[in-house]
Amino acid sequence: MSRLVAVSNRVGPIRGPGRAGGLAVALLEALKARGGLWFGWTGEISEGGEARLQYEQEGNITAATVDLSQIELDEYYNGFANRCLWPLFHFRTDLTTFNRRHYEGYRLVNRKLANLLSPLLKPDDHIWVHDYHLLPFAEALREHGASQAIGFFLHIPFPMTELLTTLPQHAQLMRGLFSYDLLGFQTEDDLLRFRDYVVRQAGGSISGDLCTAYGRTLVAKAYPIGIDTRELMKQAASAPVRRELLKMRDTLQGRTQIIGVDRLDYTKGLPQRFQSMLRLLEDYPDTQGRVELLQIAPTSRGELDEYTAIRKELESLAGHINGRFAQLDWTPIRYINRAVNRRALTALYRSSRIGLVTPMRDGMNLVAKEYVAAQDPADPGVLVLSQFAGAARQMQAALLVNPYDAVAVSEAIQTARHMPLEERQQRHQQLMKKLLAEDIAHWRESFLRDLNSSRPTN
Ligand code: GDG
Repeated sequence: MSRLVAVSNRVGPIRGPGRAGGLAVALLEALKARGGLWFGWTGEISEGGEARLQYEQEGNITAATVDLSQIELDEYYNGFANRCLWPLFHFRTDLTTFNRRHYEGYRLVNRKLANLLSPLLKPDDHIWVHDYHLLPFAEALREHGASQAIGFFLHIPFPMTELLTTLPQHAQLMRGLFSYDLLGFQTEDDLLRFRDYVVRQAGGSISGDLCTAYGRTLVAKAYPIGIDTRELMKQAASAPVRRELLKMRDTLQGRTQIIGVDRLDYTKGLPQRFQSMLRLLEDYPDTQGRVELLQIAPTSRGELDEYTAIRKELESLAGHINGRFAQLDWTPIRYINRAVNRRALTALYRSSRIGLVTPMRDGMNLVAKEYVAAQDPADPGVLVLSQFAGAARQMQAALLVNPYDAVAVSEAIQTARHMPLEERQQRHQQLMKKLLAEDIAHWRESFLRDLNSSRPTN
């Protein structure tokens, strides 16, 4: 079997039990199965960003990583990836910064990484590149004569043509994507938007899964990412989680807990979620003293202004709502601006009657899936899910809501609170059927199977 080479902006830990999340574990499994190389940034900054590779070996897996310089970090990562592509691909043109220097830095880092990986490649390697940081990576590798099969998976949404074309360099980036052999998107909607660009903007053509443009043909398909459903179910029913759960139930004293877990990011709809809580408390006074939202939101990308602003906004909104409604022994919103460990998180999912997952736009959203998998099948909680999360496609048995509509979200919370056991069980069973069939192994294997059978066309 060909060796797998995984390329991502950050490289997850390759040894130990791994604090790492689903994606890192999934890639590691694939690398273990066939032997492989994981390549990317160390996550460290060094003077001048020395282009020296650092190696780590565990069994048949090698991690090869490199530092970036401060300027590379500013232009490639903070600049073009996170201040331009991230907001634009989440349909937030209002937050998108177009800066030519950032774009040049982004291309340079992609080239630097390709220069370093190139000599490590074997002729029959299969290369799997991840996410928006690395759109031009295959193009840069091909400049070195690479003829291996190269696949790309986009973890975030793909924007509609009208938005994408606001990016001055859209044509160059899209042409670059055609150096891949296989493109994977989270949902059919993302795929449709990509195909729309190919036809209307690039003058290309579509035939089945094949897209042709810029003189090259590739396969483009949707591969909705999943979670390790069985592992999470096992963990949720384990003795340590049950112990945590008992403690949590004690402190809840019969109140209904709603759980939210999100990186602190403006795409996750956190201020709107707090506003929906405000609506709930105002419109249904019986919720006062009885319902609380526990929001876990660890800081992410804290050095960017947009992220500092959202943090301030949330703090002030939580302060306002709590100041107005809190009682001596009850606070409507418990907001924790830190990460909690995996076991506590699983116990929190299971102790919460409602999972509130209301991003304004999200590639998939794994929290929605984790919440459902962690429930007690005999007495499951209810998922309230944004229709704008990629996960909504597979999770039609959740209560789907429009996160822009605070009244609708508060009504859905009320519906979830009063949902009879039988209906909760039915919805949970339907959701679990999908989560078991379309888990992380299914995602990984489907993508790799297609990559194996893809052939460079020229
Ligand atoms: C991107 C796309 C797509 C969060 N807080 C804590 C914690 N987490 C874990 C969750 C979950 C993961 O982080 C977050 O994944 P999401 O999918 O919800 O969101 P993004 O980080 O934005 O991920 C997204 C994903 O890539 C995969 O393709 O679904 O659409 O935006 O696993 O559990 N974990 C722990 N403590 C926390 O406080 N332990």
